[in-house]
Amino acid sequence: MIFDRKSFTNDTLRELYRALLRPRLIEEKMLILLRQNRISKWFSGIGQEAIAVGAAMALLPDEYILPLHRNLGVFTVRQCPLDTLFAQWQGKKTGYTKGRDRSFHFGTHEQHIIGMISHLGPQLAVADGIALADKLSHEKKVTLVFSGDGGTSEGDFHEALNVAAVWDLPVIFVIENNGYGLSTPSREQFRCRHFIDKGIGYGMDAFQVDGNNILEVYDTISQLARNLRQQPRPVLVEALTFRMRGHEEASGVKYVPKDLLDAWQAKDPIANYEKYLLESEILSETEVKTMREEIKKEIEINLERAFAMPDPEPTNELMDMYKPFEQLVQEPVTEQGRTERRFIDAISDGLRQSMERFPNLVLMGQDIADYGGVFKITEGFVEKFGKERVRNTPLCESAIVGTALGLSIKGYKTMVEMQFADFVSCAFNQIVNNLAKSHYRWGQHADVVIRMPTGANTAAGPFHSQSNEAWFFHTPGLKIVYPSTPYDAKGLLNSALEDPNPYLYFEHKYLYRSVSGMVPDAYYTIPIGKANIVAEGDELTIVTYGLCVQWAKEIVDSLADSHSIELIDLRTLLPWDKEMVSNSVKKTGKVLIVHEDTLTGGIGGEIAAWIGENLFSYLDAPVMREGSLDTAVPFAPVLEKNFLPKQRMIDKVQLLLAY
Ligand SMILES: Cc1ncc(C[n+]2csc(CCOP(=O)(O)OP(=O)(O)O)c2C)c(N)n1
Repeated sequence: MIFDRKSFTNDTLRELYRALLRPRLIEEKMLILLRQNRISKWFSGIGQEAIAVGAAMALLPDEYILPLHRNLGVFTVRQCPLDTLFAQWQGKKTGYTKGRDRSFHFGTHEQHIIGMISHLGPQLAVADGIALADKLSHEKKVTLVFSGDGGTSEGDFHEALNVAAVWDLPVIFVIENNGYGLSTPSREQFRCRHFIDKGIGYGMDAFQVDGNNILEVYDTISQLARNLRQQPRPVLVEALTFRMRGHEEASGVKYVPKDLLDAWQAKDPIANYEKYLLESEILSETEVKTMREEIKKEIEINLERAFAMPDPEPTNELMDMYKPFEQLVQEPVTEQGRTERRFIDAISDGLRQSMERFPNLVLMGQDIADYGGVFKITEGFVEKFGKERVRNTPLCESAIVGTALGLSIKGYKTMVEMQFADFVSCAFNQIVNNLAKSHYRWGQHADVVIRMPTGANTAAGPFHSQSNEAWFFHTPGLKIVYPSTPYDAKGLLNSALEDPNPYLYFEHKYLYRSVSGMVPDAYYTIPIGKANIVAEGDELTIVTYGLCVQWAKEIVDSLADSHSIELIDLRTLLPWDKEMVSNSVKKTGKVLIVHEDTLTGGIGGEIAAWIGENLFSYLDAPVMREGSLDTAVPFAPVLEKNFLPKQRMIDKVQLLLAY
């Protein structure tokens, strides 16, 4: 291995050696502890240390790095206290996640490290978001993110690189090409010869380095970082290396040919660099020995500390799913004007006022800039707020939601417009695993509102009509609002945008232009988690939301002469208003829960179960539900009408009234 010291000082060369040695010695100790059954799992980076160490040394301390499971060197270079790091691996209360997540799955702002989630690829887009924030606030910084070679097969890799390229984001994408993804060799993982070949496809420069040569890694990334700070754009760095141990310790390396292991053993990044330093008389044998002893001692002391640290106790588990936020509801100012607005215009009005109120609010979505969005909600926004804050995105739902999390990490607020709620399936992982769980895991909130044009009754077929709120209702860490009137549409959007937690804001497309109402001109918010009584009554309670509120109202009005029905519009689905539902059911003794979503597994099931468990003694009839048929949403109007619950609702109401 040839080491080119360029103009690095002896101190720098020695510092790099020490930085390389620390993760190696920590790992060697971990392997002993694993054999002694004192830790449970270990993902080894032995043989790959020069990449993490060289990259971390090349960046400024306040530039974010997003490492993976084999990048211990990033954490040690950034001086994460070893006792906290060990406590993290042991699931202790004092670890970075208070025992809530394992290994390297955490971030720390102090060290400017954002950890991975198990899914590997999602963090690539988070890096985009951090870099975008730096660009928007004119900070001349770079962000560096890792991917394994296997991880490049994920769609997230493609989306994140594409977004970074289109937006000229200063991100260094480092691909650690170590020959295997778990047991799968490269030939079964991808067909490209070199990852640098992909650079041209993304329109970005790409560089290949010997990932086992610390000086080459350090020098290349230092130069790139200097360059990108001045001229923001993404680059791809392919670091050739090899994984010397199993994917994780238990899985071994039986599938790796011995001669391959031997060849790479000869290229060990530490042994070779050490030899070079000794031969060049930059280090002496005694210094090497002393350094090793010092590090080993440091490890032992910190391990003892970590082992003595307390286990976590289950306190605040539910509370910690969300960033604490005390909503200060802003009532509409009555003396100011009100204007008759359509549902769609109320959304637009709220969004515009929130943009004025929060200069750190960024909008992202397909076709939302000059074109104004497919439903025209952001029409005119570019002229008013500029293209930096009203961003057309490439067609990549997952990367954009990941980017939104990256923006949150840097203190921005984001609204993401799904062109249709149906397409959120492409961003599902980012929402349910990244946005929703981040605060609970390591205290990082996701200040993101995802607008979801939803629902059927518009003859738009199975993929432009779905109700998918239940997918998210089941995910702790999210909040869900679903207005049914123009007044609520504006107020709830403002409320969601104020709250630093992640929201899904459902807006029914059929309501866009079919309902109008008086909407205050000034800014106002609506309490989150509070339902609304649309009609008062004492014979039967109907609990519903969205377009079904209109349908239920028609039924209530048509029966007004003979029956007294209470109609509750939930407005917030997560958390839903148990108090209001409870008070109503106690009064009426009968309840029908209705939603446009298909019946099985819909939100109604949960509400019905809760009523059954908590209000059984007040009930005079079985808790009943109505929803759409358990099919996909059909296209032809006659089929769609049959699918939707409107016709069946009246039968259920009659059934309950007569019970
Ligand atoms: C989405 C997803 N699928 C599968 C896995 C299981 N898994 C964890 S690591 C890994 C291999 C990753 O290979 P690579 O990206 O090359 O990184 P390396 O482990 O070689 O460093 C797999 C399949 C996962 N964590 N996430």
